[in-house]
Amino acid sequence: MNLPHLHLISFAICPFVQRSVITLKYKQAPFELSLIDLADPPEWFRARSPLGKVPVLIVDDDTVLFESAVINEYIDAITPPALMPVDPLEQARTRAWIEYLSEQTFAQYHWMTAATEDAFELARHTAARGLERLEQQMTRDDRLATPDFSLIDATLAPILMRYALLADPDSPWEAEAFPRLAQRWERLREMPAVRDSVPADFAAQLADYLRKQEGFAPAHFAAKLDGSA
Ligand SMILES: N[C@@H](CCC(=O)N[C@@H](CS)C(=O)NCC(=O)O)C(=O)O
Repeated sequence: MNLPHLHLISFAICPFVQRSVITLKYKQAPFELSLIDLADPPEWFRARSPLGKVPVLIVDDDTVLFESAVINEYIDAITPPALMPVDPLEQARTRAWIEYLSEQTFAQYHWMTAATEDAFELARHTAARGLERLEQQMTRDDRLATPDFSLIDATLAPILMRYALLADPDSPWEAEAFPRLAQRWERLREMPAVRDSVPADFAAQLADYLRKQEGFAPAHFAAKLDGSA
């Protein structure tokens, strides 16, 4: 495989970056990873990232790609065989569910960082509805849980990894309530591309991040992660 130089700009605990790391690792594409601090991004990052967000993929030290779903499609396209289906309708469907999972990623973030108990409860409810809808869809549509790995899985895995780590009586995630998703996570968590998509001290890094946020949920989860780190 004669690939361009791929340089991924990351923030350590970002689930959107993690999608791209999973895809790069699954495709066994060599890449350089640079971490930035989103609270104080370097000037070169501000200059090159149109939205000021990670991930950014710099290709051959020149072209800047942004938006994780777009970056993943590019990685997939240059490392055959492609994960993206060939049929235009299936492609559109894949993109639609990836967008759905972006919403679920934000729903999870709002739950993890809710400042008050009321906001936490509201966020839990919203995130639970999102998971329920996904579970229903997986039950009636086998294509969402193909035996193989898909670009949808690269987007789902960071969400399920965080729910697994933050297991809690007040979590929207319950393995018994979402058997299809739970089964999918059992498969995904064993995959080297998923397992190695975060550093070994990921729980401690997530706890550090949450400790710096203030309010009800961050304090609760930072203490919980500290106990398990
Ligand atoms: N739609 C974007 C979302 C990326 C995103 O929100 N990244 C967060 C970190 S996890 C970020 O860079 N936030 C900085 C900001 O919003 O200023 C994608 O899929 O790449």
